[in-house]
Amino acid sequence: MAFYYEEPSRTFNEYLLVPGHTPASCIPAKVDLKTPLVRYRKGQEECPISLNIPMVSAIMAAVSDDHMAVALATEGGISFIYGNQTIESEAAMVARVKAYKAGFVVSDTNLSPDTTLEEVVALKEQTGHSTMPVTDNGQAGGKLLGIVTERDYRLSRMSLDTKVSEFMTPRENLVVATEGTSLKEANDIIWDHKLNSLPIVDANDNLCYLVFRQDYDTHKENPLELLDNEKRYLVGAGINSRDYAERVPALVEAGADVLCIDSSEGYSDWQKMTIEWVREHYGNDVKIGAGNVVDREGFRFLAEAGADFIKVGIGGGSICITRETKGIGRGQATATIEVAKARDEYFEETGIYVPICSDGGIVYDHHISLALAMGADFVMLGRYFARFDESPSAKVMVNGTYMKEYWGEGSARARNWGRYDLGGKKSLSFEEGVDSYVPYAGSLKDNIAVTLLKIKSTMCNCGALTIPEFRDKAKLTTVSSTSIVEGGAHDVLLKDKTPYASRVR
Ligand code: RVP
Repeated sequence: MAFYYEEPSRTFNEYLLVPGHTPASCIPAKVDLKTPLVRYRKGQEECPISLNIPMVSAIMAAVSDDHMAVALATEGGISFIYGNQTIESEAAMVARVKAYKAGFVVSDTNLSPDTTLEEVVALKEQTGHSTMPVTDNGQAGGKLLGIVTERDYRLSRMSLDTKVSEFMTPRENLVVATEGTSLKEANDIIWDHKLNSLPIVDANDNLCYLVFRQDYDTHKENPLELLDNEKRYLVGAGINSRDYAERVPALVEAGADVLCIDSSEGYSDWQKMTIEWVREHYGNDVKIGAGNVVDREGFRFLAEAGADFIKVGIGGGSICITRETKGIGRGQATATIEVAKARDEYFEETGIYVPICSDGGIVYDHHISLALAMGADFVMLGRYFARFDESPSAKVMVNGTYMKEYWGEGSARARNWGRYDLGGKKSLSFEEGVDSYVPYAGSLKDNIAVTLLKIKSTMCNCGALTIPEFRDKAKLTTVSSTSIVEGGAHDVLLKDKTPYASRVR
């Protein structure tokens, strides 16, 4: 007979935290959000890789490319570069993150001399970048021929088919610096010549980087930056359980710090085989996360298979329709609570702590606090990060409002059927995700600062200065549907009619 769970499975929205005593010493500025990323012998050794904030970006084409990875590592988290692309292009993204030097930007908006003004305007709209280098082949790394900024064209006076070569500021009028120039020296040149940006070229005049005026100060002020021993940003990469024998070596060679099997359902032999392959070829030198699971058995299976961290969550993602199409999944809160218990039980038995990641279904910032209180070591977010300038998807105007495109890896648009591996050849398939818009929200830096402040402030309300302390002290209560109404603004006439949820997440 089928097994029935006694209790319904619950979502984050069904819980609240009851505050505890806040000592005077407990203030947000003192909260430390450091958290382990990979398995270790807790109490006996340091965790080999920790995050400085408990947030990672989802393994999705609409979310995690090299730009997102740099922006998030700057703030103390890590991105998992999406795996639904060729091995070469994924490895190239990883390599770009590892080659990135704070303050030195590899331009992703490059023009060729034949690009038209119309295309320049469209690119600016799409990427938000107004400084665009012109190279002979139209790519970063090509020979520098000039630069286009907003000062080089006037839309009211120029025909849209004017070629870039006719209005760019040409190379001979540009101040440039050569490779090897330090950020401090570049910044001095920028100030001495009153520039907004400075191209850095190699000995053959090929474009290497741009240094922007405003970036110098920003890069001096990132105390939580997540760096390796050589001061390069940490970056993760998604893999699948089909082509790992080719993909893993390429990603490791490119410098990936941690891998994660990207699958909608991880309690499977395919994941075990993938982890075993990695252990056989790299021992414990290559770190690999696995998932997703939603119960104790799934966690035990992957922990015993050797996963370095385990992701929790099936069907809770904002763009995910797995529960509707297949009828599998579990409320994200219930799944997180049960898997956290399984992790602690495994630690008691073995002395090995395997961090867990609550993946998907974070709608409000306070859901992150709830996930941490319920035992998650960190959370993975897709929709949250998709809204920012740094996500790879297009920024488009919809009904007068800026939106970013956001689609599921199981949608027809992504066609990432590798995530849904049941072995054998794929002949028939069906969608498990949708294509959508999310409201554009600006820069990652500005948004994450507010989110982190909310989390820290909630932790202080519960008297906690660290995540483990928060977990120990947290008192969670379920809420009735009427108390959810009580929790929002009610029985007043709102001056701003936009629902709170649409204004702030
Ligand atoms: P969210 O943050 O709620 O947008 O959820 C993101 C998560 O949703 C991802 O990390 C992944 O686990 C899941 N996902 C991605 N694509 C799909 C799908 O197409 N069903 N689901």
